[in-house]
Amino acid sequence: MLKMPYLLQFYNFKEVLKMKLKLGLFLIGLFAAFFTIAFAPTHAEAGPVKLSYANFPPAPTFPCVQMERWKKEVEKRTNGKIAIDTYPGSTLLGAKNMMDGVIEGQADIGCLCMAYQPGRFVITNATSLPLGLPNAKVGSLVLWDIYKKYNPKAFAKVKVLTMFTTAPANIMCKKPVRNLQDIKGLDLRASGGAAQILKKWGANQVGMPMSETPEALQKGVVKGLFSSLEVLKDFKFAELCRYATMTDTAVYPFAVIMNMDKWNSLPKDVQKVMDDMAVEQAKWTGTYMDNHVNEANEWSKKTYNVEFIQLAKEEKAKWDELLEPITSEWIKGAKEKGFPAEAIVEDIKAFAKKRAASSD
Ligand code: DTR
Repeated sequence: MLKMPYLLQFYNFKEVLKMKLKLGLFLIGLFAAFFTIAFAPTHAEAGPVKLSYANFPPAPTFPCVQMERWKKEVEKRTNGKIAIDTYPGSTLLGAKNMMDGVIEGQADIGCLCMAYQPGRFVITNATSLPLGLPNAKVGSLVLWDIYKKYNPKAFAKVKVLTMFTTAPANIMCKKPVRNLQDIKGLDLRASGGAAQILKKWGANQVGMPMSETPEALQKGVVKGLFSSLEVLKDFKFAELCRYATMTDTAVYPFAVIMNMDKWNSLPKDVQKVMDDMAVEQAKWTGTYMDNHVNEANEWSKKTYNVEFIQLAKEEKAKWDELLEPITSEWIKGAKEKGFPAEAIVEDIKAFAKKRAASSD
């Protein structure tokens, strides 16, 4: 009887110890949870801001090459504050819903070919008139100059990050085109301003974005296309189109745009990095394009024996003459819509002279 309370006491002491231990562990757990919660937001703030970047053509093509270069430079110059996920090949947005998709925030950034929507981007698309822009580098810088000077309303809902153009367009075809007779009624693919050019030469112009062209060529819906020549290699069009007729006419203008709310949410130093890159990226892309066209032409000759046809001088004069009304027709139409059309055309010519003469 005497021993019971003692045992009981001993038993209770062990229990109390156990309980204290449990309490201790519980408190440690509580602290751990507290610290995790308390510090979690700090970690999230310190991590990179993620941005999605949509593009419509496949990864090896020039719009995507410039996208990867911009991504790399922005990530480097913002010291890891920004991480960009790129989506080539219309995996996030396609050629035709790029602008609206970015406005709505389906992608943070998008690359679009303005020529695919001639009525929407009237001012900047004037660069695709046959005004003699000599190459992609000059074309890209002139396009940027025009954008900065006119600040078109078409871009009011987005932040423009950069712009650039292709090199001048030429005819790639399954059959040789050596004169106006050869091109008459020929089914050739082109979009936007370049479509007008094909019509004036008498071709049967078929409109579609570049991303739909490989299938159209394969299926024989078109016999060829009108574009800058780097696609001979990047889309392997040289395999089907063994003839290229050198016309060196229109360039196609592109824009890279960002969702406005996303832009406004970025820190000022990040915005500065992107703003400072705008002209540099235009020039980089134009230069890349010009070099890549040369490389693609060499590759096409070597790999598929593609013939590059130079129009005879008198023949070329006839082709050029047919294009003369295009600019005056454009001026008339744009004026009716309220645009300062003559000034835009004059500015393109003046900027082109200045940019072509500059060594930068
Ligand atoms: N020439 C325009 C634009 C263009 C030129 N090369 C590529 C490559 C990928 C997409 C578009 C373009 C065109 O014919 O669509």
